[in-house]
Amino acid sequence: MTASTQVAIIGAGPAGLLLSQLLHGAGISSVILERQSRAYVEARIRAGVLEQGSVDLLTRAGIGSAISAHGLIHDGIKIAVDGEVFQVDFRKLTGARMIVYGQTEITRELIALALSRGTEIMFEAKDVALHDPDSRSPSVTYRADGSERRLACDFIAGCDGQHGISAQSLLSAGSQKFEREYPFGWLGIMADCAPCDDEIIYAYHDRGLALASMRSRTRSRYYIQVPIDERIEDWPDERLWDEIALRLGRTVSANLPRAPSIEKSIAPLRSSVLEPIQRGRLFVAGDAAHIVPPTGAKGLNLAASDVHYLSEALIAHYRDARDDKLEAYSRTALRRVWKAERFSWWFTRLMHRFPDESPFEQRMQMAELDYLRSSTAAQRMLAENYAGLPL
Ligand code: FAS
Ligand code: PHB
Repeated sequence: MTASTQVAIIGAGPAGLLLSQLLHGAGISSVILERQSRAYVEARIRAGVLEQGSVDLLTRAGIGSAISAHGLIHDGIKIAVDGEVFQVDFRKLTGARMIVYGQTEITRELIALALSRGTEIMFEAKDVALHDPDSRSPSVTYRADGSERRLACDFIAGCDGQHGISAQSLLSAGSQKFEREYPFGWLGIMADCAPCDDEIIYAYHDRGLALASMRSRTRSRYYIQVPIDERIEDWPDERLWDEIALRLGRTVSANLPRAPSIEKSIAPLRSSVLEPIQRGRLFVAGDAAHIVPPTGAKGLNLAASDVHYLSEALIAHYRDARDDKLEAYSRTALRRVWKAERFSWWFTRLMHRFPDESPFEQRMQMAELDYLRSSTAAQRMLAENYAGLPL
């Protein structure tokens, strides 16, 4: 059975969903093929921090009211170094602000919006495969309800994340992968208790990084750095809460509310970029194209950034019969991606203990943290990168 659409989107994560709704707004049809169930996709817990540029795109897509109603506006972040805390005030330094709002909620709202507008999302689409991406008539096949189906399209948007098939297609066509794996992971906990502070706190500690974040005034999100081979079963809630309190330091954890975990997981940290992120009529966006360590809170925001450039390029093709933006997509999107990769790598290197670091390197970290604490110029660099460079 063959159907057709203008843009076949692989993946119903933030990148695929946001792209479909920005295209919808320009009258461009798309179909989203998602291999997991709707319940699975909507249950995933991931990012929590939005740049203003991402909020603007999500608002244009149609879910701005939910973010305005429930998002938490932050003027900056705090950094604790062995318990001593200082603030980096983005608003004072750059006029920018961050919005704390969960990716889980974004995904749920974009799915509901897409379905209400008649966008077809094929959940549980199995064995999705790309065909003839280098031709003028690409297509995608997949299995649903036990039958093989084909979706003819003008373009394929690969928004299928770090384990998807789009990255494989780029690599098979000769794209290069630039990668760095970090020798540790993040153990995250979500709990229904008030956050310990009204801003996000990054803590540098001898035992490793801790991060205090939140999803609302009644739902907290914490992370601690753990060895890459750490097992979640070795971290009962009480041990984890004690470690979080220890690493955040006495000042911050004096009023550390605790509650049973509603989610607890370990994520590895990696920096990775594919170049280029397009081939023929396949255009790849989000985690399928690049991965950042979550230290700089850039993953979700880079997915939005790619979708900004890709949607603009596709709209120019259909509305103005112009293909210059499509031809330049990879170069344009990756220019911003590489700067966010650099920032995320720099902030990861600064805030974590590396198992193989020399005493000299550890002193360099302490000196850089002390410089950051005392220098407006250093804080401005952090602020403009964390709050998001211009699109
Ligand atoms: P996604 O991975 O979100 O979505 C890809 C979609 O494609 C998925 O629904 C998947 O099921 C589907 N798919 C995959 N293969 C397919 C196939 N063959 N056929 C059809 N569909 C397929 N970022 C932050 O900024 N802060 C954080 O704290 C943070 N925490 C994270 C924790 C974890 C465990 C992970 C994995 C990532 C985290 N990230 C974080 C990064 C994350 O938020 C991503 O940047 C964001 O989900 C990117 O969105 P997408 O590019 O849409 O990819
Ligand atoms: C989160 O709230 O999940 C979060 C916040 C800041 C980060 C990463 C994750 O750098």
